Amino acid sequence: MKIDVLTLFPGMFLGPLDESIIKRARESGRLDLKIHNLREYAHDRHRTVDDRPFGGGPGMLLKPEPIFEAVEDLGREMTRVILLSPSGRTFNHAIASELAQFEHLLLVSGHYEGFDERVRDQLADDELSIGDYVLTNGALPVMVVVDAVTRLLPGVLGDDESANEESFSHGLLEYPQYTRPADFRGMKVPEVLLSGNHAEIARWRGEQARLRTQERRPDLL
Ligand code: 9D3
Repeated sequence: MKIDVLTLFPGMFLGPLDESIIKRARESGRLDLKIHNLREYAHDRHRTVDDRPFGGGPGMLLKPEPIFEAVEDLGREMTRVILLSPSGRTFNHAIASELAQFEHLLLVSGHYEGFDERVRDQLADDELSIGDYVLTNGALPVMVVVDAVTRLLPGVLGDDESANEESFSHGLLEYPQYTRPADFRGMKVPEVLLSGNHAEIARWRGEQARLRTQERRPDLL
């Protein structure tokens, strides 16, 4: 998959996507990720990317011209153009799976100012938020989307990680897990997990997952 990112803060992307599984996905060529500075698409002397809203009001808006030029430069026939903004639909695993089917994503990071509506009308295929809290800009949301989508691409997760994915995708929270030692400072691992009775262990885990989900995320049940 190719993912192009348009942002005013390319420096924020140095690091988080250069580690671990995403690093591997990039090195193996399964993810071709490129970060572009929106300011490079502004052609006036001051590289202006924002301006005041018509009709007045606080803040500035991202001007349409640089975003249109960037999308015209980077977009292809099959490109999915996605804005990141607090007004988007809330990103989740189902949306990540949808996005993983496209061959080219162009993610456009918002700013506290917001987009000129013509960008929404003419350019965007979708608009996403990552949740109901206010961030300073859309760079972290872009990274969240890249991460969640990339791990779903074929061959990105190892066999163990993929198997795990399947057994946990029944829509419940994870059951409690323990590793050695069986007694850590007097805190003991539940007896059933040491029993070797696999049917009993599966039953316990299912029950724990349901209880935990009921307690913390009743909306999932
Ligand atoms: C005046 C209303 N504000 C929206 C609550 C303006 C505003 C604040 C912060 C507009 C943009 C931003 C910066 N945030 C994003 O661009 C953003 C975001 C977020 O803040 N929370 C969750 N998901 C996202 S995706 C992009």
